[in-house]
Amino acid sequence: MLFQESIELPMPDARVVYFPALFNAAESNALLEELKTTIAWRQDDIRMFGKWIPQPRLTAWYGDAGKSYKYSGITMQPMPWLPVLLDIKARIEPLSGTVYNSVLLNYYRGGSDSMSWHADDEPELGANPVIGSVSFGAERMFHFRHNATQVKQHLVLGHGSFLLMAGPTQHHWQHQIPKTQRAISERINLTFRVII
Ligand SMILES: O=C(O)CCC(=O)C(=O)O
Ligand SMILES: [Mn+2]
Repeated sequence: MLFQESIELPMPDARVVYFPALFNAAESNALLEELKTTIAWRQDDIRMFGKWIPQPRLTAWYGDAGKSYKYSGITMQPMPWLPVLLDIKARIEPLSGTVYNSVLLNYYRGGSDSMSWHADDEPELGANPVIGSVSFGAERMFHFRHNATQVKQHLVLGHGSFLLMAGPTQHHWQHQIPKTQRAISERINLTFRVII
């Protein structure tokens, strides 16, 4: 494997490593287009504060058969892997030290699409889950907030980047993609996971 530039974030109670350019610009442009057109995007309703509302982004769930995933009151059944997803998975596994069996995809159509504060701590992810997050398209801010101290850590997730979250990160920190007023284009994020 070629050397990959990476930055370990100075966050207590966490292990977060950012690879700014795992995919080069040409690869990233091609993958963004392919994912836009080949993924079966959907907009589910989720339960928030006792009401059902449309999720503020499009999503899709792919993975090994039988690895269903429940969150925000909905259960997603995986669609079978596509070659493009297996290619991306193969690129991040050597950096992750794990073999993923599923991926949640998020499509942010513009600055008013977002993901609110949460941790990836569903029981089916087990203790200390390894989450591998790949981004294509518009740069978006990614915020972490420590549960006990409320300390924040911000970073910008760029086109072709890879963010690895491991160790106790999900126990101590939440994360979000905030809305932005800036006129920005679309972004696709893939979070690879291991469902137990
Ligand atoms: O879009 C992102 O970078 C974050 C996605 C995320 O946190 C998730 O899918 O759980
Ligand atoms: Mn998450």
